[in-house]
Amino acid sequence: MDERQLSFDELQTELTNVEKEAKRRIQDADTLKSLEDVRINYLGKKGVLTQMMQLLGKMPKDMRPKFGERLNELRGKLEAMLQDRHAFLFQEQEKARLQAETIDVTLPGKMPARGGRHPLSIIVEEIENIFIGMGYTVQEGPDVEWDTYNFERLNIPKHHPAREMQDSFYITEEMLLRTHTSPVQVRTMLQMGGKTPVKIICPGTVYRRDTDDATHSHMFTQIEGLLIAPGIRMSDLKGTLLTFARRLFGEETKIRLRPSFFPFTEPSAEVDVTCSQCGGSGCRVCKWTGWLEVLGAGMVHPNVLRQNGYDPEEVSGFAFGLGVERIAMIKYGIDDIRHFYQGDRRFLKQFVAGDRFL
Ligand code: FA5
Repeated sequence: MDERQLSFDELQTELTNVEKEAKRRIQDADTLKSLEDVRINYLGKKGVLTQMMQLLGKMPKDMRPKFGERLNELRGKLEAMLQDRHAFLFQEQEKARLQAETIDVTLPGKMPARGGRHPLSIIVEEIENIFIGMGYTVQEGPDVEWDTYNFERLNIPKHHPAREMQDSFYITEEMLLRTHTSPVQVRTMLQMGGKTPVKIICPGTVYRRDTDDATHSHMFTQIEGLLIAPGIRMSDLKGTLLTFARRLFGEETKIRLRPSFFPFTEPSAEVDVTCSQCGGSGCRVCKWTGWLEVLGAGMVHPNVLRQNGYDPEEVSGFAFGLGVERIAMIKYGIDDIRHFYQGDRRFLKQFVAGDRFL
C-alpha cells in the first residue's frame, strides 16, 4: 500500500476492509492455536496493523492524526474481538476436556482378583474351634521328628511289626518325617511332667510312603486329640467324639466305634459317622453302608502313660487322630484327595470361609 497514491477516503475503505476481513477470520478461528495465528497476523510485530502504523510517518501531516486515531480504534476493536473469541474458545476447550474426563460412578467397579484360604486351612480352623469350645488348647510339633517320639515312646519299639502300619520316610536312622501327629502327645506329656489335665489337639502335616490314589496321599493332614486326667473313661471319649461329629456334620449325625488296634491305645477303635451325603440310608459315597470312617481312637495305653511321665494307676486318658482330608472330602462331597494338592483355582475358589458354594 502506498499512502501517497491513496486518498484519505481510500485509506478509510482499506481500514474497513481490514476490519471486515479480520472480523471474519477471528470468528472462523475454531481453536486457540488458529486464533493466535490470526492475532499475530494482524497485531504481531510484522502484522497488518503494525505495517499500517509504519506508514503514518510517510503520510501528509494533516492525515496523520485522523489515520492514527482510526488505526488505534481498529486495534482496540480487534483486541476486544480476539479477547472475546479467546474466552469463548477456552471455555469450549474446557467443556470438551471435562466431558472427556467424566467418570461414570454408576459403572460397575473392577474387582481385584482375591486370594482365598485353602479348604484344608478352613476345615482345620473349624475343627480347632469345635475343640477349643470344649476347653482344648492347640499344640504344634515339628514335621521332622525323632524316631523315639514318633514310635518308641508310643509303645512301638524298633522292629515291631506295627511299624509296618505306617511306612515311613527316614532322614537318618533316628530321624524321620512324622507319620502321624501322635508324637505331639509325647512331647506334651513330657513337657507337662506328670501334671493334669492334659487337654490338647494337635493339627499338622504327616508323611507316609503310601501310593497316591483317590483316598490316599503321601502327605496329608491329621488332627490329634489327647485328654489325660484322673478317672477318664471310654464313655468320655465317645461323648467327646459325638459332640465333635454333630458340630461338624450336623445335629442328626450318629457315630459308631468298631474295635481296632493301635499300639498306643487299649482298647482301640475305628470311629465311623453316619454318611453326610445320604444321612445313613446308604449311597455311593458310603459304599451303601451308611457309615464313613473318620478317625482312629482309644484309651491311652498304660505303657504310653508310664513311658511319658504319668502313673496309669492314678490317671487315665483317651486319644484320637483324625484325617483332615478325608473329613473335608465327606463334608464337601469331594471325590479325590489329590484335588487338595493340585492348586487348581477352579477347585480352590469354590471354598469361602467354611462353605462350599456350587
Ligand atoms: C493314626 O495315624 C493314629 N496315630 C491315629 C490315632 C491317634 C489312633 C490316637 C489312636 C489314638 P491311622 O493310620 O489310621 O491312625 O490314620 C488316621 C487317619 O488318617 C485315618 O483314619 C485316615 O483318615 C487318615 N489317613 C491315613 N492314611 C492316609 C493317607 N495316606 N492319605 C490320607 N489320609 C490318610
